[in-house]
Amino acid sequence: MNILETGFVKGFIRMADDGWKLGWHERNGGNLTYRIKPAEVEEVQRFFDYEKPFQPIGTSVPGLAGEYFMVTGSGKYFRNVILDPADTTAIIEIDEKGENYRILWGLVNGGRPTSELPSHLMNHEVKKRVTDGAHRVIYHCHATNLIALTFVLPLTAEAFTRELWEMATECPVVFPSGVGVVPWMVPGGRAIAVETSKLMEEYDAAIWAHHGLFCSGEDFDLTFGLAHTIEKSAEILVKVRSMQPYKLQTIRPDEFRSLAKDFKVTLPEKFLYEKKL
Ligand code: 2HA
Ligand code: ZN
Repeated sequence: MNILETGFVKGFIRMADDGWKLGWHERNGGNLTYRIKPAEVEEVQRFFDYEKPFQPIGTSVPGLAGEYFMVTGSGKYFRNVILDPADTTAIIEIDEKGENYRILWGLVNGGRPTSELPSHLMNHEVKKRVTDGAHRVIYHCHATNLIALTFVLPLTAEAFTRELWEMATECPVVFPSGVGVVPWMVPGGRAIAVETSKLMEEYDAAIWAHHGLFCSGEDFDLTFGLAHTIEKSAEILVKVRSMQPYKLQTIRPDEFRSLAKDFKVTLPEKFLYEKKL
């Protein structure tokens, strides 16, 4: 079997292409990483080349020692992933200290894993720990409406979570713990990775002000679905605010509490504060 016919590789490619089609990946914007299951590693191991040297990750992720990841490449376009996965993506292995990686497959025309590798791996490390290994996907996209909102809403988890929840009844059920917000920071390095991974202790989604969104999830469907739900809600809010500055009606705190009861989710009270419409 060809490596491109493997289930997780197909899922990865489809997700990249879906994000491109929704307009969240202009040029080389965005990046995607998947922590490969041991049984899946076995499935594709015969395609690996263990000769490439280890290189520094730029941060330390001891909780991911020995893990394998499928990743998008730095400077590669999501638009091209479906056309040439071996050029635009890679499979990497983390060393036993969690400080270096090496490329085992892919990036056949040269290149490096995503420029946001430190953020991705630090998020994976937190999520692997807090979900007992359940979360495997980290996805970063430049979701248009969400980015627009980072210019007009306070850059707090309270403001973003509450506004996004109000825009679609499914939202509190899809992301009951809310969304975190990172103020504007230089992307690509360890500092923004540290801030984002702190938020991932509590949230499955973190907004980067004036930049985009990071989502974590168990599989491609759940992680893409989370990003899609958040961006859809952001789009509705942009439309509402474009019509008039205040809502005439909305979902109120007690209504969220009733929803939480019936849908058996816990909604933190810090998001159910009294406020104007
Ligand atoms: O270019 O999105 O954050 C990839 C990015 C950097
Ligand atoms: Zn980005």
